[in-house]
Amino acid sequence: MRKVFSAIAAFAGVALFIWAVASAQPPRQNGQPPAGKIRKPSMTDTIRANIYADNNFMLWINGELVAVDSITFIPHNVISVDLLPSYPMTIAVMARDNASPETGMEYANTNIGDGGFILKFSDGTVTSSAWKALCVSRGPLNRDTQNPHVENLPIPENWQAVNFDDSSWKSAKEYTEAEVDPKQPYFENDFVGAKFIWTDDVAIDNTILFRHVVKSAPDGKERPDFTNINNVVPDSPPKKAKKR
Ligand SMILES: [Ca+2]
Ligand SMILES: [Ca+2]
Repeated sequence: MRKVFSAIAAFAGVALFIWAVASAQPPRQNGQPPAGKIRKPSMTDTIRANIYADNNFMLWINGELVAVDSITFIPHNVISVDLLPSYPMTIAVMARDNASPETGMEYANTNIGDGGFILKFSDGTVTSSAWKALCVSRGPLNRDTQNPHVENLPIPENWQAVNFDDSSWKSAKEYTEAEVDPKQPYFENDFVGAKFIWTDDVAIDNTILFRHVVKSAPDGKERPDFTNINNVVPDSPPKKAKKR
């Protein structure tokens, strides 16, 4: 009988030991830190954004300004930046055709000019008519270049914010490559699958606000969310010197 009790005690001891070990170290899944912890992001966690605007743009992601076109007029350029994505991802863009605020024209008021905007992220996010668009500056009205007038609408407050209500905005209009006639840098970058977008009149509409929400990564890849990285202690923090 004593042997039986000893065997039960030994079994209980082993079980208790296994339970204690398991409790002290939550199981890791797929090599990720346990829940409540987060590793530090690396460049492999980022995605690449390619953006081309005729003529310039500003880009906000989840309410944060992340890219500004460095050439406001010509030559037409592509801006490529690294983004640390988190989903849902609210993209807000102000795109501007080069146009005098007084006349809506360019080249010393001799040309109406036209716009165009295209964007592709390496997670598969692309511009399309699924984006929302609002024209806030247009001219010359009625294409009257002799007596030019510009119409400016107030820019909605907090229009770049995640929680901004864009339900009253129209869908962006898609344009073909031939219609926008992009210059060489466009062809040297990956825009496959993306569409040029603008509002209804690519010539008269000069300043456009775009918004789009990417609910989850279009390529289906699971990516950690590092949004809160500055408010948590990362996994394996630096060791502190022991007090004696
Ligand atoms: Ca530019
Ligand atoms: Ca232009």
